[in-house]
Amino acid sequence: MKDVTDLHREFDGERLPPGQRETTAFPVLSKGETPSVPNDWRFEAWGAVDERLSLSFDAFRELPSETQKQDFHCVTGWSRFNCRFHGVPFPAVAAAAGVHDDATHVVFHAHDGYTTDLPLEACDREEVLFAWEFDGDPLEADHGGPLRVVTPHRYAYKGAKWVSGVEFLTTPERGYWEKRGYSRTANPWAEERYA
Ligand SMILES: Nc1nc2c(c(=O)[nH]1)N[C@H]1C(S)=C(S)[C@@H](COP(=O)(O)O)O[C@H]1N2
Ligand SMILES: [Mo]
Repeated sequence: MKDVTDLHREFDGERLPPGQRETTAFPVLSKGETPSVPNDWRFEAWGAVDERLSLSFDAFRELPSETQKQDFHCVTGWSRFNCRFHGVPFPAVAAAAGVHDDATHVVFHAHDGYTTDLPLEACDREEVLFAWEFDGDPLEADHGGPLRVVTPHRYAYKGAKWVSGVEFLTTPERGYWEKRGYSRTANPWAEERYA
């Protein structure tokens, strides 16, 4: 298993980012109710790509995947260490879609209407996972099952639960919390909570 719990070093920080407290629980934080996800669920990638990607859950899980040990930092102040997620790293999804050279930003879309944006270079990283397992079990619905994104190098609102797809953009757009005053870059070691 790949251990990425030392990635704080890249950001010149302690393992516990400033202003965070560690919890051993795994709280559920959602803007609303847990949505029901359609039976004919497909994962899509579109925008500045060679060809729109549309994959069934089985086909998605055939992309190269791995297990990682990661930390999880919520912007409201809690951090959970040693989360074991299994999924497909972002670069493998980008490669499957054939992302255009002029793409600079992404927006993740989710089944509860949630969106979140990041610069492409900030999410084209191995530890950004499209995950369907947590601690060896299928991801629970409240935590974003069947599929969610995790972003251990960013506050966790960058990781869309119930992700339905990813849009590649040539100009930036704001996601749900980003429109409401939260940081677009969200680096926990720089305490980028609000914009
Ligand atoms: N689709 C969707 N994804 C989301 C959210 C949400 O409300 N909807 N909340 C975000 C926030 S603020 C956090 S901290 C994490 C919480 O994940 P958890 O509920 O598994 O702890 O999911 C993020 N992803
Ligand atoms: Mo959060």
